[in-house]
Amino acid sequence: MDGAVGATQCPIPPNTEMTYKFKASPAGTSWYHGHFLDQYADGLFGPLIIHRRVEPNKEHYDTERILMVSDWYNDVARTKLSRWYLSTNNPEGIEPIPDAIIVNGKFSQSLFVKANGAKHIRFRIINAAAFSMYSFSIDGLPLHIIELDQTPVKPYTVSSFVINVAQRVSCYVNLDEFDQSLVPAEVPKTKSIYIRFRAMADMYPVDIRSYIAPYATPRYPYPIFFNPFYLAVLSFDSSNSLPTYPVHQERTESSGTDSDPEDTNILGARPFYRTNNRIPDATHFLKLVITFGPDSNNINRAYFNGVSYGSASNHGSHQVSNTKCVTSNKIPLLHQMAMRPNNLGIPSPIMTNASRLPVIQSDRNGHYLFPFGAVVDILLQNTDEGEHPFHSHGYNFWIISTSENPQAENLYRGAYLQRDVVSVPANGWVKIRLLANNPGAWLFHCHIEWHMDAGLAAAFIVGPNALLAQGYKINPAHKHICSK
Ligand SMILES: [Cu+2]
Repeated sequence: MDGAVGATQCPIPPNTEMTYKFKASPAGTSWYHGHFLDQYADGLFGPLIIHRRVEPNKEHYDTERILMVSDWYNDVARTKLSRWYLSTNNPEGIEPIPDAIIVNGKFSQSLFVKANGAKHIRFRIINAAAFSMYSFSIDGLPLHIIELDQTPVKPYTVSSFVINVAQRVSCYVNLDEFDQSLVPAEVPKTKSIYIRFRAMADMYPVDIRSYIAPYATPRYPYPIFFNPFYLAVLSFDSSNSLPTYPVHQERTESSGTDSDPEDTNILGARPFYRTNNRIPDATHFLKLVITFGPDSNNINRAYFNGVSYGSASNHGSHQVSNTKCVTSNKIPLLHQMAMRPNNLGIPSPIMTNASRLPVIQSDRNGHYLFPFGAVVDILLQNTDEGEHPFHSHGYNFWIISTSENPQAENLYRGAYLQRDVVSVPANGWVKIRLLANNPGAWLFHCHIEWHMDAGLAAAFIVGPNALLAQGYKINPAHKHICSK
């Protein structure tokens, strides 16, 4: 589980099936999605919630709702959008701009979330977008954040927050905290309020108020532009009544917190469970520099340390020449690890001037070899003017500090937040720590689907011999799928 085509398995051929058996751990809010050929941008995703036996913060809510926000594209990603994005027609690498926002599959003003009389509601918000980062708020209600990705946190109160692609945020609301001053005196008491998502429009490389994509098919005699504002209705009861106050009404500050949305990593929230003295010191170092630029065919691509990850399975046109340890459709990295654990062609860590610690090395195709049990500090340096959400398969890592919050390293020492997505600020950096105790082949990539297509990924090859020592054998059913 938590695999990806090319890394842990072959793609499941049409009209074939494959059974995943997995231990439901770690618990918390997650999601499943296709990791092949932009399928998730076309809608192949859903929530995956694993409940804890003892759920922290359970006393704060009576019921829960899932809100899965995503970008909607009028065109099919696989056949149209990604082809245009990675073409000479798009030398600047402008990402496909969404046509609309959907939450739980519904367009703006068509989703009704019913409290059915409950006063205390937990929302699990999942950003399943291909591109967009969103801010989230509910009119007149403070949001008490209690889980980030799959890490429970002590209730942390904000009026709004930003959620980047693949991140999950749980918060509970108490309807008794609703700020009545939001409703003008001359209108009846409201029985419902607006839930608001807003796409963070400054992340788009174009002006969305006037942008028409060159690949767009005109559907109407007039242009339609992307609207970054999304409204859903939270009904206090089980009706579909609309709020009585005007839709443009901005929420007022009732929680006494800052009105700026929280930054995407929400480092100020503190882990629910004490982990003092349990965060090990780093034994290894790895610096990954993020760049964008044209390749030799003048197609705009993304790079980690100068390497654009060439998974043939993600874009068939982009093959890498070196056939030793290559992410492919036919021999997943995991199988290669099992077949030749000591001969993968990736150098071991070495001492360099870059760090007092041994530095993790890679082959020329973006495969990095992690010794089993290594504690690796990874510095992600972003030279791009966009913010990027990086996700690690197979791992929760500690977020130590970011360029927006450099003091976090000292401030939260011994109690860093564990997440599986970290948002790297524009032209900034983040430092994370990863304990390499889960042998296998794990992708580490920007979760903006277009950037993944452009090669903003690496594979962490962790402990090939430990994998075998733990009894890993290539599953015959998986081998069978690879032979098709
Ligand atoms: Cu990105």
